[in-house]
Amino acid sequence: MGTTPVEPGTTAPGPKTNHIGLPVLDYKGGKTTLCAGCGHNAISERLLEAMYEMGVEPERLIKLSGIGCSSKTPAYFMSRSHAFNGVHGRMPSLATGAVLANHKLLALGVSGDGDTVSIGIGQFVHLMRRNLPIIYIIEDNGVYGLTKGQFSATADLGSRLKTGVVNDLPPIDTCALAIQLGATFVARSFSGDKRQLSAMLKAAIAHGGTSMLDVVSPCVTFNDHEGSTKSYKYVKEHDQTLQEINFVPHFEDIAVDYDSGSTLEVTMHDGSRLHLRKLEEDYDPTNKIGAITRLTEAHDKGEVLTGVFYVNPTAPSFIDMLNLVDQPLATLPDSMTRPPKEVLDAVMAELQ
Ligand SMILES: Cc1ncc(C[n+]2csc(CCOP(=O)(O)OP(=O)(O)O)c2C)c(N)n1
Ligand code: SF4
Ligand SMILES: [Mg+2]
Repeated sequence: MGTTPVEPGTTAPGPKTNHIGLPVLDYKGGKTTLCAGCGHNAISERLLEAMYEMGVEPERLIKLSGIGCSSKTPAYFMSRSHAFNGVHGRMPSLATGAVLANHKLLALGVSGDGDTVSIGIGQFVHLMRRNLPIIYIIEDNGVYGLTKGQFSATADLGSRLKTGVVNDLPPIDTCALAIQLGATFVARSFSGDKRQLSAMLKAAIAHGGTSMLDVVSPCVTFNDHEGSTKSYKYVKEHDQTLQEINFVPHFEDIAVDYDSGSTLEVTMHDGSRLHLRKLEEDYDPTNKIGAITRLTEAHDKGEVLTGVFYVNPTAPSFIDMLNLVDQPLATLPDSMTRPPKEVLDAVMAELQ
């Protein structure tokens, strides 16, 4: 076994680190137990890289999820971070509680199309209307992978299971829904598109409100056959991309040459810059109605439309709206969070 010789009087090169001085190993998680080739594994890798490249301190991240193959994935990256794997479809309430208790944490919700759009739809819609600072990812394969591949509510009309069963209900478009409800960064990507997904994830980390990313993520075991509209083949053949996305983090002082007629520059909450080079002339990601119309057209044409559909980096977040004190509630002493004994005694006396 050979090691690289080190010149006397010099030190061996240390591992490569990110801008807060951590090696990528500090961002690793447990070994995946998902099927080889599952789209969800690729999303976990992109998440790990994005957190590393953005220099997110592992202890500042809280990973929240529900139930499903997708909801298991937070175990496969960033073991040093906080995590809570909750009840099926109920992750939004956990996330809301955690962020209100400590708004200095960076919240990452990882869910599936079943977890979010079937059993969890009630929780999802209320989360989207609050602009809670959270990165919310739907790993969307159109089926309940964990329970052997039944259709979920994002499955397309006419899509066929391996057993021959045809879906006879129209899908719910999570992106159109999130925009209509008030989410302030809404995008769709594909687990197989490394470049696009990485840029979107970094922009979501830099955004101070609700980022909702629907990532089409094929289930190789139950929904990757001919007749499925969430297979690798179908997505590659029907992908329609809205913009080329470039992300410049706030800590990199890089000047980017772009033609302002064809590229929109968005300054994110933390000062990072997102460049969206339009591949569709008329598309304006600050126009909600236009975004919903384009999504509806894409659906009618059978396109898998990807890109940043809507962005509003200046809307007040739930934390702003509640006027929370800067110090996290979870770290305030009892003397500041509990009424003193005399006040409680007076309340009790009134009730007697
Ligand atoms: C209350 C409740 N109902 C039903 C189930 C069964 N169940 C487990 S995972 C799941 C669906 C998961 O689908 P999805 O969120 O799309 O995740 P995937 O496995 O496809 O990644 C269901 C219905 C459960 N665990 N709890
Ligand atoms: S069953 Fe499908 S969703 Fe679950 S791990 Fe396997 S490929 Fe992924
Ligand atoms: Mg699913």
